[in-house]
Amino acid sequence: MEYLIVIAGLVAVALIVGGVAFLRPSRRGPRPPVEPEERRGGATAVDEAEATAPTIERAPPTEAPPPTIEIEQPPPGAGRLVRLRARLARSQNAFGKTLLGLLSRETLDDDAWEEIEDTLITADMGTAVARQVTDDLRTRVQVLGTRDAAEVRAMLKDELVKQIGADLDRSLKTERHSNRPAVLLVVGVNGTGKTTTCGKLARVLVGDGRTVLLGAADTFRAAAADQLETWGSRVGAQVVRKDEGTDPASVAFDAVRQGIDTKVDAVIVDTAGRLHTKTGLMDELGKVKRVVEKQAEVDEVLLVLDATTGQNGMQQARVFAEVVNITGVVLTKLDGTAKGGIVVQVQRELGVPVKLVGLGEGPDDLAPFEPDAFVDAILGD
Ligand SMILES: Nc1nc2c(ncn2[C@@H]2O[C@H](COP(=O)(O)OP(=O)(O)OP(=O)(O)O)[C@@H](O)[C@H]2O)c(=O)[nH]1
Ligand SMILES: [Mg+2]
Repeated sequence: MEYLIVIAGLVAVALIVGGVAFLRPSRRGPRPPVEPEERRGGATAVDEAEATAPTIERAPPTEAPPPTIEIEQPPPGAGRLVRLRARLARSQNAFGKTLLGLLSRETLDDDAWEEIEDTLITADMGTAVARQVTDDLRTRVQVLGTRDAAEVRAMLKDELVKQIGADLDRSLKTERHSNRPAVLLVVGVNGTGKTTTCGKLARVLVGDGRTVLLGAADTFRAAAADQLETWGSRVGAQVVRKDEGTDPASVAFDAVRQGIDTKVDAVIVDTAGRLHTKTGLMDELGKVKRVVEKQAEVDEVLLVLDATTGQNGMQQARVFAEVVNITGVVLTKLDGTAKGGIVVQVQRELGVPVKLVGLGEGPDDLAPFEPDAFVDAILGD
């Protein structure tokens, strides 16, 4: 009997040891990236292999394992400007504080009003607008009589929101059409943040539950397509690229073709940075758009402007608008400048709204532009 108990004990120990080894987490290094299609389709070959194969402890591999690419789930677009408000507050704070300080002065003489106008000009609002805002404020202060801090703030906010345009349609056309994806073309001079914006925008759309394809129509440098591919892989977006030196129009065409075939919601086409003064390059951009339009209307042409470049940005905007019909402006690097007034100037100049703002180098530092939240951030609470 004792003999039987010992055997039963040994069997039980063996079963426990075996079970623990089987259930132990894998130490085989990172998993290869899983395509989004596979993710949606339930268990994949990789999943199945992991679920059934017992894990064997191995010596550490001599070669470095391939980098893990986790498919991320970015936050949705709505409310981002409020979340990124601290960035804006930091860069624009001096502007808001100065204006509020001046307006709350004991006596508002001509010098004070001139200072107010200068402050607005320094923020790149444009001289004509600065003058108009100053005149309007002056009238309102006289009518108001008092200069209670809350009232002054409300008046200034109202004036700034009015200049920025609360009623402009800033919606991005990213909705899929019945038989084709939305098509967005991203353009601008070198280094303004086009590729970064394409990547960040893909994240916004994925965060909102859409599928996205990125077209790498910057064929000047292979690195540009690599950069876009990195952004795409993080959120499981397809990327269409071709060899360096390929005609960018053909990449854009193929990207839209593949977007139609794979039924994605939106295709975002990145283009090479080009100086607005180079006619040949601007013609090339016109061609990219025309070629895409052979299969699908371009829903948005987004001009990416670096907010820190001031007047130079305005010059660029004018030329790009002539070549491709700009439908929206993306103002990047607003985290690094106090010149938020450029929003007003660029909209006046182009008659096109600022739709997105870049507020940092982080992957989710792109926000739909909202005048009210923008002015609140500038003026503080
Ligand atoms: N601080 C800050 N940096 C930004 C922002 N947007 C882009 N950048 C940085 O600007 C630099 C250029 O960005 P890219 O996206 O490569 O610019 P690009 O327009 O594609 O450049 P080219 O393709 O060379 O014309 C990168 O270092 C970005 O991280 C922003 O909103 N804020
Ligand atoms: Mg680029």
